Amino acid sequence: MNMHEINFDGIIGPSHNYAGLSLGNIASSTNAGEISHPREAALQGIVKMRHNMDLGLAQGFFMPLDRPNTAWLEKLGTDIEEADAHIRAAAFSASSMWAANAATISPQTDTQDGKCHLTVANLQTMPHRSHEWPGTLAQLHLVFSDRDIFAVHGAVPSPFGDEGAANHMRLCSSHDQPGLEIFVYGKTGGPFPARQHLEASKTVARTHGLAPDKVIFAQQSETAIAAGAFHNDVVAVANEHVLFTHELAFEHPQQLYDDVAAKFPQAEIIIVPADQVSLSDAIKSYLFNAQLVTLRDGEGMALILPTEVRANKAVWGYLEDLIAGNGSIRKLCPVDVRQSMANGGGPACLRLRVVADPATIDQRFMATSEKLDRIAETIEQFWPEDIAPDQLNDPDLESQIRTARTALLRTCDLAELDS
Ligand code: SUG
Repeated sequence: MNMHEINFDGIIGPSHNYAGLSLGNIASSTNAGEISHPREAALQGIVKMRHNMDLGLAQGFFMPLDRPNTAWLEKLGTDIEEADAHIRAAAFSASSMWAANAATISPQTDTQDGKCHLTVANLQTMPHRSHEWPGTLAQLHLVFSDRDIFAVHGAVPSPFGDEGAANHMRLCSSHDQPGLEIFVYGKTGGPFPARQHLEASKTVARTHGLAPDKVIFAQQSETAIAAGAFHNDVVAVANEHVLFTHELAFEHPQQLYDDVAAKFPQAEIIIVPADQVSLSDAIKSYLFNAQLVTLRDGEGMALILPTEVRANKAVWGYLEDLIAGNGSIRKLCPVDVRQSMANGGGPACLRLRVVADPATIDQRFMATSEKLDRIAETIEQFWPEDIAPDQLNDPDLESQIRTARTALLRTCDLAELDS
C-alpha cells in the first residue's frame, strides 16, 4: 500500500449564494443578501486544487449535490414556488462545497479491523445542511467502494449533531503511521449553537473501532463559539506531529495539551497567544482555517491560507515570525477563495482529508491537471455568473443550475450521480 493524505475538495456548485443561513457564522450573516458569483467561486476552488497539486499533494474532489433539493421540500410539504424564502434558500444551498463537513475519517492504521472508516456527518443543527448527508453518503459509497479497505457508515442518529472532520484532528508521526484522534465538541456557545455534540463524537469513535488510549475528547471553548468559531477548524488545525491552535480555542486548554503530551509525546504544540492575535482577528482572517500540509523532500510544513490573512497586520506579522523560527511550519501559501470565505468557508473547509492509497479510490474522483482543465471549461460554460438572493424563485435559474451540474457529471463520467 502506498498511503498518502488525499485532500478531496468539494467542487463549488452552481447554486452558490449568500442567504445568511448559518447562525453563529459571522461571514454568512454579514454577507447575507449580497450577490454571489458561482462561476468565479468554482474557478477559485479549481485554482486552489491546482496549487496544492503543484506542491506535490494528492488531490481528489467531490461533485456538488443536486440543488435545489426538491425531494426535501416535498418532505416538508412544499415546493420551490410556495416555500418560505428561508426554506427555499436552504433547498438551494451549495453548502456541500465545504467537504470538511462531509464526514469524519479514521485511517486504517487507527482502527481495530484495519479498515479506513468514514462516517457521514448528519449536519443536523443547520436546516440548510441537514439534508446534505444522503447525497454525500451516496457519493462516499462510490468514491470509497472497496469494502475490503473502506467502511462507510451512515449518519449518527438524531438528536446528536455531528459536523464531521471540521471538529476532528489527528496527530501522528507520519500520515501512514497510527494516530491520536482528537474529537472536539461544544456544549454552549453563548448566543450561538454548539454544533458538534459529545455523544456524536463518542459514537463515531466507537463505530470506527478506535482504541480508547488513542482518542481524546476536548471541549471547544464557549468563548470561541460565541466569537464565531462555529467549527473547531476555525481556531485550530493539526497535521502529523503539529497542533497549531489559538490560545482560546478550548475550554480546558491545559488539560488538552497535557493529554496530548501524555498520549503523543512527539507533539509540537504551537499556541497562538491572544495578545498577539486576538480571537476576533483569528476568526476574521481565518488564519487557522488553513490547510497545514507536509511538503516533499523534508521541506517541513506549509500553511495554505486564505489571502485575507495578508490584509491583517497582526496575523501576517505573527505568521512571518512563525516561519522565521525553527519550528516545523516553514512556508506560507495564500490562496484566493474569497467567494467561499464570504460564507465562512476557508481553504480547510473546502477539503476532506483521507489517508489512503490513491490506487484504491474510484479514479473518477482523483484530480489530474488535464481533468481540472475539463472541469474548469464546464464551469466556464455552464455556471451562473452571479446570483442575487431574490432570484432563487426564478425557474430559469433553477434549470440553469440543474443543467450545469448534469454537464459536470458528464464531464467526470459520473452521470450515475444524476438523480
Ligand atoms: O456550515 N457556511 C458553512 C461554512 C462551513 C465551513 N466549514 C468548516 N468550518 N469546516 C456553515 O456555516 C453558509 C450558507 C449561507 O449562509 O447561505 C454556510 O453554510
